[in-house]
Amino acid sequence: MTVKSYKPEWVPEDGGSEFATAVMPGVSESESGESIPVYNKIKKLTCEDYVNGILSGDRMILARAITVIESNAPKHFELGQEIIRRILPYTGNSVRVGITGIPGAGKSTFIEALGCMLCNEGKKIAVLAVDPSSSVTKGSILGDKTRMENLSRESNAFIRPSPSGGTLGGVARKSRETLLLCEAAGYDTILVETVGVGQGETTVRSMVDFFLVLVLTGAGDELQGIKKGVIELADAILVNKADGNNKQRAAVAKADYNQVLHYLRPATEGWATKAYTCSSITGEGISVIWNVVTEFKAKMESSGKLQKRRKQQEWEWILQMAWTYIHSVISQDSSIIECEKILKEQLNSGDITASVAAQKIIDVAKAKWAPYN
Ligand SMILES: Nc1nc2c(ncn2[C@@H]2O[C@H](COP(=O)(O)OP(=O)(O)O)[C@@H](O)[C@H]2O)c(=O)[nH]1
Ligand SMILES: [Mg+2]
Repeated sequence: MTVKSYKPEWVPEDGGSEFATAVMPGVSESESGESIPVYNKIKKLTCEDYVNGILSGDRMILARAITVIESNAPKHFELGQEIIRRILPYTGNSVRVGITGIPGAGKSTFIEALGCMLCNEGKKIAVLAVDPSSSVTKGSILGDKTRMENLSRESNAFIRPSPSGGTLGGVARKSRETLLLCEAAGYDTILVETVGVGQGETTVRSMVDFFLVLVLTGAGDELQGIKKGVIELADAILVNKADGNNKQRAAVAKADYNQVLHYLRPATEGWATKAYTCSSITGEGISVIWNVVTEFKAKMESSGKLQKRRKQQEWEWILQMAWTYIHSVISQDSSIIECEKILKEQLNSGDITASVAAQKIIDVAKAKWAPYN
């Protein structure tokens, strides 16, 4: 007898190994004594179960709720949204910190060192990874998790790798909503790591209070290895790996960054972005950078800027979701697709100019969605 595993319904047809969710049958005995496989489905939870579980800090239920949020099935979308709606009043009570830097900068090692330090202080830490490229590469970078062995052993830490993209808004939506679930579950510190290379920086910047950019001392070109745009988003620059032979160079890099920062507009109004050094291996400088984050939060909270930033982020998020949806409806419309096909042929044969072609698409869209204008 062949025993097959099956994929749960929320895994897309072409879903690969990034969905670690194949279900294997258990075994039961039939009347004739023959072994027959049975699929022991996990007990289905109601929305109520999810909400109560999350609010009581049940990690298993939190993890399952995140799986619902990450699901690409429309019916899970509705359940997920209902869970979010009901836990919303219990969110917002954390400090949200984004951590970026080129691969190998030491983000995961830093998060582990910082996370362990904060757990020792009695804090509850949630670590989320955001990898916008994961839907393309199908790499929901689980490898990173192994780097946080110590942290994952802490009962006060919750680590979640990046969701994969899929439909209905993709990684950004899933990560934001996961952040909210973690807050409702009582995590007071949310650390969001950008993973891989891609547009992760802006996505993460738009969901956190404080944005930390990890940099390295390079071969004399400290200031060129990292995009200027990213430095402009930073609330602090952290020169990592300031240990051993590298300590002196790190101090020099820090001074160089401080000079550059002097001329840049700060990412957060009323806050001066500065550079610091740390070693995630020796732990030196970790508490200093954390004090900076704490000071930032206190200052921004008392001036009302933190609340303002979060509201602004939420508003941008609403617009992004709405427009992404509207764009997908329009671009998938059969009359638009048909029109595009014809125009492409006309363009290839030189019968039409680019501007006229664009106008024709606009006309078709207008005729359908704004017929009275
Ligand atoms: N010497 C030293 N090595 C570090 C430090 N932080 C990270 N590393 C090493 O740098 C490599 C990349 O670290 P990782 O945390 O995976 O980087 P990520 O890609 O940014 O998450 C690993 O081999 C780490 O052991 C540090 O503070 N000092
Ligand atoms: Mg990493």
